[in-house]
Amino acid sequence: MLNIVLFGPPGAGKGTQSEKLIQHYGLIHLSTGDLLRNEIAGQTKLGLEAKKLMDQGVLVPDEVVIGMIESKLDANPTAKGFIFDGFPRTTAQAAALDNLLLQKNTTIKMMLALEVTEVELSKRLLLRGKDSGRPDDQNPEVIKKRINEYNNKTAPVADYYRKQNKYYGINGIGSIDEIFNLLCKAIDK
Ligand code: B4P
Repeated sequence: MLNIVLFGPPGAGKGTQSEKLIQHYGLIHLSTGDLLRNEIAGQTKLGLEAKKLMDQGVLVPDEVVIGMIESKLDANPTAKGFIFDGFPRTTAQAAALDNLLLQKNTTIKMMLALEVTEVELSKRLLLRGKDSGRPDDQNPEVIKKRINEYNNKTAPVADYYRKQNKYYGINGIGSIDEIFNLLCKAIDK
């Protein structure tokens, strides 16, 4: 199985590149951000709780996102592999993912980390906020909070994969196709 963690700060291009990678490699896209937004759209109890946190730019509790990932893995037993987009976002999530994959006799092949400056991230998110309808993309203070959450809680996840020799840094500034080519080169190496 080809299991890839696509990593990077908010607005790094994870969602954008995931769409291209799943087409190219025939993988399943698991985005915790999208799964949570689906729960919000369905006005479920989980969605209503998650919305309060997401609108403030803070992370949703680990057990909530781990549970969502577990049910998606169980629902796709014949998958060729998965792109994990926006997950894991804490080291506890990373350890839980390793355990879930171990139970299925598989593992993460690599973490591809999109590297983008904070100035560029804010620019991209505010631009998307103009027509995405996403409340978390419209307020510079919330964007700053999301980037702080990333620096404090998510950036350490890179070390988790560095220790396993699975970390690959990718320049996330450039055209979408240029970045996609860099990602493919790293995967195909
Ligand atoms: P996500 O949905 O994961 O939000 P994101 O990080 O903003 O998305 P992404 O990084 O994929 O955006 P993209 O670059 O594609 O999470 C939202 C919230 O959900 C979190 O704040 C948190 O509260 C919660 N959450 C999600 N997962 C969680 C977890 N595991 N644990 C706890 N909480 C969790 O796109 C950004 C913009 O840049 C787009 O407009 C795109 O068009 C543009 N862009 C992309 N590539 C570009 C390029 N090369 N050049 C210029 N623009 C580009």
